[in-house]
Amino acid sequence: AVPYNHKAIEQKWRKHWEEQPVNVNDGKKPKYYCLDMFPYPSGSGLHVGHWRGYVISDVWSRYKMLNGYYVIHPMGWDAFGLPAENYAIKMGVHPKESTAENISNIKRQIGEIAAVYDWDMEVNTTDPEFYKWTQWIFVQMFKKGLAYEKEMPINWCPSCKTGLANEEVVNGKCERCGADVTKKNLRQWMLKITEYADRLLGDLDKLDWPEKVKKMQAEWIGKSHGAEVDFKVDGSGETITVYTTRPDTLHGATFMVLAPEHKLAAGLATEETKEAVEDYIFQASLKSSVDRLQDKEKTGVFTGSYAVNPINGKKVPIWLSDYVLADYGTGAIMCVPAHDDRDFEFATKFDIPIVQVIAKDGKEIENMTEAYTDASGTMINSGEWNGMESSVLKEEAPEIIEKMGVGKKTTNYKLRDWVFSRQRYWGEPIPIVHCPDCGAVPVPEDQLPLTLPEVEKYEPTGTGESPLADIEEWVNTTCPVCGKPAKRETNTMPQWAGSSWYFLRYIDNKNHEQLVSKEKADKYLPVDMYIGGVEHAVLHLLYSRFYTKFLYDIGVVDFDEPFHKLFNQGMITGKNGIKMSKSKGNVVSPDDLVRDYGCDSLRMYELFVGPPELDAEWDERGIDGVRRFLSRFYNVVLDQKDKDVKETKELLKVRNRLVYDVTSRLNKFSLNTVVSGFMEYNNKLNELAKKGGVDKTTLETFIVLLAPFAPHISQELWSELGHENSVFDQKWPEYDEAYLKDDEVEIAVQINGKARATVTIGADDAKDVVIEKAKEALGDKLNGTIVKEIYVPGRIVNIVQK
Ligand code: ANZ
Ligand code: ZN
Repeated sequence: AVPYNHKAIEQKWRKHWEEQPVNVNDGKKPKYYCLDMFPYPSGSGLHVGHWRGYVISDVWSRYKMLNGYYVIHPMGWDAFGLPAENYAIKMGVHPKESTAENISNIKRQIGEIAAVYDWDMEVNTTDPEFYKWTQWIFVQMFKKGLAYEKEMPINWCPSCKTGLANEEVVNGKCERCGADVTKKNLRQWMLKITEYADRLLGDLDKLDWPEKVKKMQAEWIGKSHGAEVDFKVDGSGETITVYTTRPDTLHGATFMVLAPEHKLAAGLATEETKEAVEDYIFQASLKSSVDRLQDKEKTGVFTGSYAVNPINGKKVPIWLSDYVLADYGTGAIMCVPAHDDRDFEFATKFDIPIVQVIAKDGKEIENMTEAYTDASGTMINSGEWNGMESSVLKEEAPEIIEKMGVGKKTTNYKLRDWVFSRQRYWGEPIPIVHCPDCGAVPVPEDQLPLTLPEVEKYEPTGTGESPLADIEEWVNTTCPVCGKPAKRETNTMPQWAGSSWYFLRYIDNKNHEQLVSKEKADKYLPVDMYIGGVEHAVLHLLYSRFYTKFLYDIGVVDFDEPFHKLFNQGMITGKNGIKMSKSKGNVVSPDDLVRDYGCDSLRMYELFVGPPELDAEWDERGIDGVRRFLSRFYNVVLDQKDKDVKETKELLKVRNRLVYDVTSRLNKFSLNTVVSGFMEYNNKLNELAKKGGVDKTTLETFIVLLAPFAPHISQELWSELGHENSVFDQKWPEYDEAYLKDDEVEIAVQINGKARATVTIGADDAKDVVIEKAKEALGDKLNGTIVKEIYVPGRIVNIVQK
């Protein structure tokens, strides 16, 4: 056997491809845009988990190339933001320097994957030529009233010392650093993503995305239908409006709860309750909204005031509790303990009456032990509504209430406007000037980019002010409108700003006049396939959709969804499913594996570890098996290439089935079974080689199919077969259905267990067809009464006769 020298082969073709790229735009081929979620250039470099996504997207890109597409497959850097800044602070270097260094290291590592990235398209979100357009988009949003300032309590990470968007708070903790998130009252820049809520929800239907991700977005947007109902406060002129999705249960509302932040909350207190109410309001202000929802035990305080249930005139006590959120609905709810879990728990704890208004089978439950939450059953204890079906009433009640003049029909969204400012240094400066006379004025477009000033000190101040606020010569400026002294906005944008639109810039990354030219946008956009981790299901993917819709509305692009198809790869974990991370010390670096086994082996092993959409544990021992497969394949090709073997039916069958299996598995994105399939067919190839040899077309077919997975060895063998051209200039092989069918087999036909004839059948023939043929073959040997017909598929027919 010839030793398979991966190093020599990979070096040789890597160099060759640098001079002659394989993916060229001849202007005639249709385009296919295959996009990776671009990486943060973190200090720890790439591990084998990062490789997985890049290998998947590269295999897919090369597959599309072989199907005749010009593939747009770019790469860039999401280099602003907290991780980069925190790393820089830790290392004591300026983020600009550490970022540049990390980028060059990761770029070298990505080079090892041998992916067909077009580096002419590279973008970097921290490059002023790039963020000029990030700022430009902000200015356009400002002009359309979609970017606005607001003083409000926001999520605050005390460790990262910055405000966070709702999407960045996961189970009450900072999405970045894991610290408990608190609240802070700050002036914020907000983006009015809520104005796009309906389109963001409705257009999910257009997308070829995993259902799971679509569902997560739909739930995050959280559209619900219901009614706002007005409750008069007893003995005062005030009205409290509640939002309810279950107006059918109005007769069962035995108390009300207001969020502690509700504007009437403090005012409802009486002499006796004043102290307790104020204390409760203060305690609640210290908790984050997520914490509040997750608290096991309900807490609350009675205000001392009552409201009047508008449907039956009954007085109900008004409580404050932090399970009601200030910024959802109206921040106040009517409580129906018999039919809502949280209200039931609260009423039980504080001994508030529970009145059942929906009965499953017409009967009232004696002692309720839990809420009956289904909207199905008959209305009881509900005056004129008694006897109605609750599911019907649920739909009709909003209008009934509206006609009664005590409320109105409404819809609500969970989605909140996007908190868009960060009190940190390493981000795009928000291009706004604050003028005492003109207010907030955008930096004129011809003055963009507004570059981030060089500073000595960039650590967060923790005061809620960005470090930029300390740089007087930068902060002090003049108003673009009136020319009077004015101050620059000192907050920066969140990391998501650049990643919300970067995919539009790749294809026109040197355009100084426009974000992207109309001509190029028409030709190359939108993205056909987007590959990345599922952790971005809501954040990045929702923000990108919002940005794209906005850019569509202002005429920059003519599509309103950025990513046609989405694939989420699973994570590669260390032993026992533990996430790979430097701090856990279980990071497997690809560098040594490339050196010892070769890029092709590592590429295939990354796919072999399991279904690409699932998490997989990394077990290094397996890569050896993949390399052995490549080595055996290499040898069988070299051994057979000059033998001039004639193609036989058996060879044709193997070849066509190979094409069918690889193609259909690839189309289903079942990349791990493609790799295991290659291994099985390689065994067959070796058997056939020993028998009568393997013809050249079969060898060539195998090589072309293997090329997207193991490009170097495939190209090497392709040229060994005498081809001067590139294996990637070939056409993806096709298969002939006729060869997929199974053959005919000869089987024995028995009567009462004794062989009496033989018959030739199709191996796939159905039982009745086989029995029919068997009887024909037996002829007049069959002369009794048939009591049983047995068929052991592909083997034997036995007819039992008396
Ligand atoms: C009465 C009622 C009776 C309710 C019942 C539910 C069941 P979704 O579907 O999530 O929109 N709610 C309204 N505003 C709230 C707030 N700011 N904080 C916490 N809860 C709030 O939920 C709407 C329901 O959640 C509303 O309908 C309200 O309780 C509660 F048998 O009103 B419901
Ligand atoms: Zn001014």
